Amino acid sequence: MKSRAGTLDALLREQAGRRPDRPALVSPAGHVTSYGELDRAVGRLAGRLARLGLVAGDRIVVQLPNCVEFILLIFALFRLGVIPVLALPGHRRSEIDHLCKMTEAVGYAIPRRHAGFDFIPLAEEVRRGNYGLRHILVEGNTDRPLAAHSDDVFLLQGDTDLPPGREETEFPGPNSADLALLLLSGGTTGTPKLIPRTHRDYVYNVTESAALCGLDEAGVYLAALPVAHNFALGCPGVLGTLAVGGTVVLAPDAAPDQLFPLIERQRVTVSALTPPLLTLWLAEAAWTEADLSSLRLLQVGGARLSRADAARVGPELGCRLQQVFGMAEGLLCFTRPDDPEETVFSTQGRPLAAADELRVVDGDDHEVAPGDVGRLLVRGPYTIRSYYRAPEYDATAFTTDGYYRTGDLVRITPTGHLVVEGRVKDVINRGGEKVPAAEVEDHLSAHPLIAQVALVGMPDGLLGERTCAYVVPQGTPPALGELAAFLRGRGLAAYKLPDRLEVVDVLPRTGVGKVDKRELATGIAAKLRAERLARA
Ligand code: OOB
Repeated sequence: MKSRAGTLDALLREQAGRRPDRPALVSPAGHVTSYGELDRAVGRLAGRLARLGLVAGDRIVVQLPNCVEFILLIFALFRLGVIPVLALPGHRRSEIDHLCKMTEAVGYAIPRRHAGFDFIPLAEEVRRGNYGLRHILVEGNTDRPLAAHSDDVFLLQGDTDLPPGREETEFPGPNSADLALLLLSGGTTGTPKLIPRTHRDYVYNVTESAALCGLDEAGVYLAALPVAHNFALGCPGVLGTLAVGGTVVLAPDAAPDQLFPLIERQRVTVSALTPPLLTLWLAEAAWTEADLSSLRLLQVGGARLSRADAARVGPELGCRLQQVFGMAEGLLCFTRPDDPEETVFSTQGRPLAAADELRVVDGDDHEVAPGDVGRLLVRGPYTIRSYYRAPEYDATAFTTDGYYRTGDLVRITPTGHLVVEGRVKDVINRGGEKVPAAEVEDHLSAHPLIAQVALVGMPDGLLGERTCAYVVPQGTPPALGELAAFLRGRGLAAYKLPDRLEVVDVLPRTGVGKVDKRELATGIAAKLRAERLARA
């Protein structure tokens, strides 16, 4: 079977043809998979999935950590034209159930266990509520059968040295204009939105990002952030590295005490981090005995980076910093290798493509004066024009002429670089992890002791912000621990649980009667300052 030109799978195939013996992947345990082996294993897996009855256009929710199976599976799905729906490892029943329903998924891929969590009961629970979910794909050779539906369990082999299987059956591969994958939005509404990315736009996304970063076949990319997230997947990330014939090193998590020896062993040249992880890396760099001299470029993005940490990267880690401001919806901004130091320290870069169209507007969609802060709108070659199956939401998320409303407040410098100054969307950016306030509030409103609730961000030294739930109780005020247990019981991901609880008699309202979140945010920030002073 041939993959059609311009698809994500064709990127891998081309490199496999050109350099079959070069290392493509290094697993967390250190096992190396060559391009040729990877390509053949993808073919065998695609064949097995086809024999399971999966056909082009089907959706599969993929919730795997950074492991070889993740890469095998998404390429096998790309080859078949089956659409991976990329969930994050931290998601739980609430998020997964929603993704399955939204996409009418026919399969759900999980690790057996990851980060102390047993995924099998989760899969069984999700399956009970989703009639169409026919296949649970379990990573690795599980030594424990699924309690129920065991005939439907499909064990994804982690071992790429399977006996030379049949070459996969003939199936028509996708076209470059077809849907390739569904990414999760950082969100603003009560339920997470899905972002349809086509082969063409994502191929552009990954190959242009790789070129901008100077990544080539000598590049060794360390995947420290979850590869299910756009940043580590395609900016240039795992896919951009494979597209140029480089090597991807998969890290099980981003803790620097484990990663620094890995950087030394694998001679890693580039990686991507969020600002809080960079802070941890900087702290560890003072103590480490590992040789980090192979590192050439460190990308940092997902949340606002402090100028102070930015300036420490060169001297303390011995590599160049690149700030990245991106979003799963499309637009990517990068500082460039030849940008002046000050630009790299204090801006979030400029757009990837010359064809990216940016507008900075006020609340009435009128352009603000050049250099002024306003709301960022964007349209461009790899930015979506609509969400997946959400026409009503699209009407507010996009302008009538197709610009995406990012919800970010930015200003543009005379050199065309963006500085992120804040946001208008109701999302709390917890060190790069996005917590949609409305989603958490909807869950909390169901608590019997809560009459009204509002979730706001509060400043935090490490994460940038954390979450604070303001609650008007109904009877006895609940405690924070109870709320956490309640939300966990409702299947919410742990990073969405409130960090702090404030019990109040009333919530402040704006002139039009909406909860005044600005006042709540100012209030909790002042209270934190006072508490800090009292402790000092
Ligand atoms: C990345 O993607 P998402 O979809 O998780 O989140 C997008 C949002 C942006 O709209 C912005 O609010 C925030 O995350 N953000 C930043 C930022 N990068 C993203 N805020 C301040 N400074 C930055 N450098 O987060 C993402 C996707 C691709 C590459 C990098 C990050």
